[in-house]
Parts: sequence; structure tokens; C-alpha cells
Amino acid sequence: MNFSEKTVLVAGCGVSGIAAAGLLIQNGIRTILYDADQSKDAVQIAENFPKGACPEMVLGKWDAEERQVDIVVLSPGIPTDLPFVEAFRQKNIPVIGEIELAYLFGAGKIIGITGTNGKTTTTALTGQIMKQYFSDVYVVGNIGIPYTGFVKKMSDDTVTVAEISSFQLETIDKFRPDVSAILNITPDHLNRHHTMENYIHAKADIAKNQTKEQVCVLNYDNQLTRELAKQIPARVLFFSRLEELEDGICIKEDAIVYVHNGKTEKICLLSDIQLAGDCNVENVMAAAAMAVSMQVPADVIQKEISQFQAVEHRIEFVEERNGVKYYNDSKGTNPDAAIQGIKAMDRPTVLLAGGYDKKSDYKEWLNACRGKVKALVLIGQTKEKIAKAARECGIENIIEKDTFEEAMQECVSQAECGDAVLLSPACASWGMFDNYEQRGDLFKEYVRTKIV
Ligand code: UMA
Repeated sequence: MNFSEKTVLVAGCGVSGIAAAGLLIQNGIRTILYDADQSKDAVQIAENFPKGACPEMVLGKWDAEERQVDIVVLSPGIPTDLPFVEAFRQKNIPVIGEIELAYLFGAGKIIGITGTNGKTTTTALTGQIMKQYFSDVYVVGNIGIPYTGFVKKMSDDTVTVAEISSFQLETIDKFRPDVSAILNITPDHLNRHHTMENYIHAKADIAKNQTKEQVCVLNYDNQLTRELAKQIPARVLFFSRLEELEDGICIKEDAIVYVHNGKTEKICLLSDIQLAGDCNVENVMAAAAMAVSMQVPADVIQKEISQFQAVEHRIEFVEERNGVKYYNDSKGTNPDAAIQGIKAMDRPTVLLAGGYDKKSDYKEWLNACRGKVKALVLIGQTKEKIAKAARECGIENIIEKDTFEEAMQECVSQAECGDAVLLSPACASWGMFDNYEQRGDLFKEYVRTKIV
């Protein structure tokens, strides 16, 4: 795609839009930054750019007649089927995402990681392993750090480890990682993708431009990702927690091993893993699969695995107060992630859940909660829907609250010495919070400062 003499519209003034506009301006490309939210503070947005290098800014309604643009860079949070976006496509104006833009301007090797759950932990661990072995490594993407923000620093020796969401994959075109990974696929974001087929398609697109020269790491234990192997154009490297593989990363006795060309190489002991839950064993295996694909020696992988601690907001132990253990799993933003959260608890649990309605089905998660959850405290847009489904699953002690503070007070009063209190909402935070980080931070602050 040729950007010279072009006018690029960057839609969305969040972190990715600002970074994308910054990259375009650094390259001397005429850029317009647009956000549908009229209440955005233009002065504050301008502070993200060097003096005299702020893009033209448009807030509120986009008037296609008023301004001509040649290329559109869409922020991931903007649905691709909005009439505003469709109108560009109808005029044959290319619509790409921030990941595609970073790819077109970037350099070096790329590891791209997607999947419904475990992305952030796996990306962080893979990044840590890469940093130990390679000298110029960036960890970017859906993990909260826009990819375009680092492109200017990249060279052929760079290794970029990018967490990539299904939203971001909807707007790639030529993006081709050297190593890709699809960790698992279970229903999520169906309000955005409308059907499971669309969602699977978006995830599978991470590998669509790969060839046999590149590697795609897939989870053998997840039926959907196992089946994807048939259509992935890259060399597939499976990992499996449940079965011994003839080629791939799997478990033999007490160790994670790499079986390849008839040889078995030990990567690490299961006891080296510092993270709770089976889901994290899978994340570690996926990171190991990506690391061996990048020719990182096993001893380096083992060392980093044994030093890696939980990612913030993912089954994160906060503190013990009055004999009650408090866990922050604010990143449990869908039922499948929340199943991993409740499975990791080894004691009676007061569960704080609910939030933004992504039209998820809560039954499987609530069935996993039955018998372990002694009280279910609910907040947010989904509280009534979850309460109804929970009663149908046989959960009895259900309390609905209007504010996060009231819900926390209720959790504290329900919990007794020997219990756990777990924030694992199974829903996005939107509506009550800006993001899951803010929700998790409030939980931790409450635990650390307000429980006497
Ligand atoms: N906006 C519009 N029109 C719309 C919708 C939004 O103009 O129709 C504007 C909003 O007013 C806002 C801006 O777009 O100003 C926000 O853009 P954005 O939602 O794309 O958010 P960013 O701040 O750019 O953050 C994005 C990702 N957000 C989403 O995908 C929703 C971040 O993932 C990511 O970390 C960041 O880019 C850097 O790559 C967050 C996320 O929740 C963590 N991801 C989802 C998830 O993990 O489940 C996919």
C-alpha cells in the first residue's frame, strides 16, 4: 500500500489511534484523527504529539462530503460493519487496522498471539523468554501497548511479540507473523462478530498470509483449534496438556517436553510453573512452542518459565485479610475465562461477577461454580440475567448490588475465615468502568485499604 501523497483518516482517539497517527505523522503523511465522541478533550489529545505535529482533529459526526481521505486506519474498538465504515468500502477506500499499519511500516521478526483466553499471560511470558535470548524485543498489541508506537525503533534484528484480538484481526490484510499462535477458541464477543463462524474466521486469519516457511502454534486439546490445522497454510506445531504427541509440546511424567524428529527434549518441570490452574500450564506450553519455533534453547525457556509470576488481573492473589484470601481475576471477561478462575480456587468462594452484556451464555460457567461458590454477588448490566441462570443451575445464595462498593461490602460480610473472595466477572467491565484494569485496581485498593 502506497502512502505517499495520501491523506489518512485514523478513526478512534484511544491509545491505538493516537499511536497510529503518531507513526503516520513521523513519516510525513497527512493525517486526520477522528473520534465519534464529541465530548473528547482535543487539547488533551493534542498533548500526545510533539509541538506543531498534531494531526487535524475531527470530533463528533464525520462528514464524508467535507473531507476526502484515501486510506482509513480503524481502531479495534470500532465495529467494522458500522455504516460509517461501510461508506468508505463502497468508495473503494482501503480500511485497515492499527496492526496492519504497524506491519507495513515495521521490521524484524513477528510473533502474533491470539485466542479467546490466555493471550495476555502467554504474550507476557513469550516476551520475557524472547527478551532473555534476543537483544531488541517489543511486547505490544492488545496487551495494552499499541504496536505502532514502537515501529520507528524497529530493525531487521527486532523481535516483536504481539497480542492480537479478534477485533484487531478483522482489519489485517498483508500482516504475516513468523510465528503465530491460536491458544483456544470458545464463544466470546458475539455481540461484535454476530456468529461463532465469524469469530472463528477472525481468529484463524492470524495465519492466513503464512506459508510453510512459518509456524502456527495450535492447541490440540481445543477441538476448534485442532480442526483449524487442516486449513492453516503454515507448518502447524501443536501443544497438548492432555495427550502425548508424536510431534509437538506435551507432558511426559512430571515435565513439559518437546517431541520432534523422534527425539524428546525436556523444557521444564511442571513444578517450575509459578502460576495457578491448568489454563496456565497450557499458556506455558504455548509460549514454549513459540520459543522453540524461534530456536530459543530449552535452558533459556526453562529459566524464564520458572521466574514468571502471574499477570496482573489474571487470577492474581491480592492479600489475605482475616483468614480470607482475595483474588483479582478482573481479566476474566467472558464465561470461559471465568471458568478457569473458579477452577483455580481450592476453598469455598464468594464470587463477585457481572458487568457489560456481550450476549454470552453463562450456563457452563455457573455449573462450574456450583458447589464451590457459597455466595454469588452480582453487579452491572448482566446481574439479573446471571441471577436467573444461576438459580436455574441450583445456586441459591445470590445477591444483586448496584455499586461496586456495595458489592465489595457484601463480599466481605459473606466471607469467613478459610474462604476466598474472587472477582471473576465473566463479563467486560464497560458500562461501570473504563476497562478491566480499572475494575481490578479498585478491587485491590478496596482489599488493601478498606477491610479492617
Ligand atoms: N470510538 C469511535 N467510534 C466507535 C467506537 C469507538 O470513535 O464506533 C472511539 C471511542 O470514542 C474512543 C476510541 O474509539 O475514543 C477507543 O478506541 P478503541 O476502543 O479501539 O480503544 P484503544 O484505546 O485504542 O484500545 C485498543 C484496544 N481496545 C479494544 O479493542 C476495545 C485495547 O484492547 C488494546 O489494548 C489497545 O487498542 C492497544 O492495542 C482492550 C480490550 O478490551 C484491552 N480488548 C478486547 C479484549 O481483550 O477482550 C478485544
